[in-house]
Amino acid sequence: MTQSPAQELFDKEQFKRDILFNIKYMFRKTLDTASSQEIFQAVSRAVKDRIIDNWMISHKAVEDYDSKVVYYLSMEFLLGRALGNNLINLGFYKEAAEVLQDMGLNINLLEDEEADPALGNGGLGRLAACFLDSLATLGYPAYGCGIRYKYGMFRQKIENGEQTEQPDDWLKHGYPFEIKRPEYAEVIRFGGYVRIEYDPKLGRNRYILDGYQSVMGVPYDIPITGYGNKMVNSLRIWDAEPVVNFNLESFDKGEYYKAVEQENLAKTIVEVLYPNDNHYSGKELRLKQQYFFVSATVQQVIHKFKENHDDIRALPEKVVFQMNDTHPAVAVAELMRILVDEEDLEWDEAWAITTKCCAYTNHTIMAEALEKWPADLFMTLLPRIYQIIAEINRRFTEKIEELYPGQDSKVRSMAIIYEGQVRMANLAIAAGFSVNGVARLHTDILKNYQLADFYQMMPWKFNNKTNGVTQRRFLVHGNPELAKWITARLGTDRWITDFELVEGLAPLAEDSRARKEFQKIKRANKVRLAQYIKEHNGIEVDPDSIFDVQAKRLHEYKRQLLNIMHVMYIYNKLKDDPGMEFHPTTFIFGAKAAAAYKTAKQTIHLINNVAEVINSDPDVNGKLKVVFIENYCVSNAELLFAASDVSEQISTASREASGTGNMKFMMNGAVTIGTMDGANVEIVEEVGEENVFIFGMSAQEVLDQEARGDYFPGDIYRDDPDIRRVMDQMVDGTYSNGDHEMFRELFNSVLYRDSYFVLADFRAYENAQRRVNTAYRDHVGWTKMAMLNTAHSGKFSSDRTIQEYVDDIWHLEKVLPD
Ligand code: 26W
Repeated sequence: MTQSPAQELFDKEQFKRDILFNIKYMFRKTLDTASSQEIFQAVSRAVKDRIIDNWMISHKAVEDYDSKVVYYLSMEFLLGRALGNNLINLGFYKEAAEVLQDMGLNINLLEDEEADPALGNGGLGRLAACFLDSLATLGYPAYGCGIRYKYGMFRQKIENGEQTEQPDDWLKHGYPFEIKRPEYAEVIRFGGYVRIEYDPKLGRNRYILDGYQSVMGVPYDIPITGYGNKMVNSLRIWDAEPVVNFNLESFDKGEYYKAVEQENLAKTIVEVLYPNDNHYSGKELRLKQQYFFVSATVQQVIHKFKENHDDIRALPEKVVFQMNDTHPAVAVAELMRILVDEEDLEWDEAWAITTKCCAYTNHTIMAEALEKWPADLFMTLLPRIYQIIAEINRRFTEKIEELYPGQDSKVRSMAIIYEGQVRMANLAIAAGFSVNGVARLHTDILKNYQLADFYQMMPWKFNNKTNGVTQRRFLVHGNPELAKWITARLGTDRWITDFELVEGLAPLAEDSRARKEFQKIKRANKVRLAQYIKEHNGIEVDPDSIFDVQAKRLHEYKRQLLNIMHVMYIYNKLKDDPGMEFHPTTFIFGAKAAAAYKTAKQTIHLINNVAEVINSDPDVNGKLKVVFIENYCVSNAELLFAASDVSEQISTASREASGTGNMKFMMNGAVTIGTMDGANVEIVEEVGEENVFIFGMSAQEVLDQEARGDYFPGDIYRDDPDIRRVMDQMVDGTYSNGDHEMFRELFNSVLYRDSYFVLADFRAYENAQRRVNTAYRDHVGWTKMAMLNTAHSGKFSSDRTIQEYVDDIWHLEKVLPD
């Protein structure tokens, strides 16, 4: 392989000197006396210093070209660790590792010193991070815009089988890759009341906010490096600081309480990420968080735009806001406020601009995820913004009535404010010029069900953008051995930026040497995971057993319960018939449950208790193991994807909008067992149905059965003795030390409701699992399947997804700084 320009530029001696310099001047220490954390900080500083030049060049190039920029507005960015990823994208991971080794340091151990920045919950947040990686790699100017939560996603500890939550103090040692930018601070206002004043010059009323509280939004920038180019974009996350510091003036004016209040507001607003995934909780503080980062961003974008342009009407040529779900949908009203109240535009002009600047992505059809705010709460917290939304709603409703006279149902479903609630999705759709789903099936369901009325009214807004993931993190970093092999076998490393090239691996499935190599890499990754499990769980697992992994947020619709019930079923079968044909299997789970989500927490408890019973039963020892990986997060996810044979994607059909874990497993050569849901549908299309294990109800069947309301899980319980036995074991003490009540709610939720069709799909799932087990015993056949999964995963790079967003929605030009 030839050296990339970046590698030639990388001066090993200088890098080493910089590290030692940093250790000395940051910590007053030497290499021998510094702690691992201090060395990590010193190394990271040296890496960041190597990013700075490109960062400045990129910024200047975007300014010089006066390029259009996408602002990706998201409450969540699940970045994962930055050190290794930056080294890879800069092109000198290997060289840096060698320098460190010379110094007696191990790069992997140093990487483990980095707090995994977890400013997100699950799929939506990780997607945002993959998108930033792809945008920089493709050379498109972009800002990620979000919140600098003091505490990110909680750390999960398992105690006596149950999840406990601990604060994620990711900033404790300082985050070496961020830079504070106080010069870009913005003031954000909450509360108060709107005073109306006639302005003769303007010939209309002015709306002036009085008696408000304010906080200062202070941005921190994190560099997002492109792979193999000089592009560095920024993730801009906002911290809150009080506007008024305690000073005598406040006391004199008798504004003591106001000062204290503003201080408190600033402290609480960015304190913590809401750990809910797909569940809206309606907390006032969350609305404050949303307006806080959106207002700061939109104000700053307008300020910047005005520095170089005189006509605000040209804004849509230079700026596009992508709203990552409805969480930042208040951006629509904030932009209107600035245009009407501060830029003095007429409503229609302002609306024309706003609706050309805002686009919306929907990530879920789960009804309980829909954000609706009580109108009075909204009015009190954001009085002027509420007025603007009310006016948008008045005009929009008028239009609906004009188009559909006498059809009340249309207003009922599409109005933005209805029965005392502000509906954020409706605001985003009414104002956005684009509405996209995240996999083909999901977009179709939006069009035909959830958003059918909107689709009928404005079909041109709707489009699909099937999700993708970055191969830089999930192959190059997470599975370096496989990455090396792919490069060797393709004879080029261009797949790292042109992922469709992995298709060239397909013929190797027929090549026995290539198969052996592939198998060997998977085995080594399984050994690596087995070591991790030994270290963290104290459990010995057999790398020659099937590694069957379900790693994702815990949610009823994702059906971890179906998985563990099947494990209980297999356990019964093995106990009954120890000679049963069965390839030893290790069932591995990783999942966090929202702190207040009882059923989800019970499921975690059940999984851990089942693990305890099975792992200590000598009857099945060597055949069946169950492992729950504590604190599932981006860093241990990389290990799991690389090591798994079977990827569990078993959501109730129609409920998983896309899934992105499914793609990460696939790239790493795991074979999917799954339902025809989300992007699984497209995975099957790419890899062929002979290379996946599909089972269960279709989305259509689920939606139809729900509409009919004639599903009775009790019938299945009554008629299927194996299912009944597994169900009864939840409440007969088998997995609860004799306690019959521990899992009672879980048991009841399945027996009496089973909203997610666990029992309906159980037999089909069990059958698919049997097919998996049989198929695995044919090692050659299995390896072919695994290889074809990697080879046909080309579509699922986020590079492809981003190019589609650029072509159809954002219309950006590449900036390739040099
Ligand atoms: C208001 C509470 C709340 C919080 C998070 C509601 C909704 C969310 C997210 C939309 C949940 C989420 O992460 N959705 C996931 O988005 C992924 C990226 O598009 C998809 O791949 C997953 O299928 C979808 O569940």
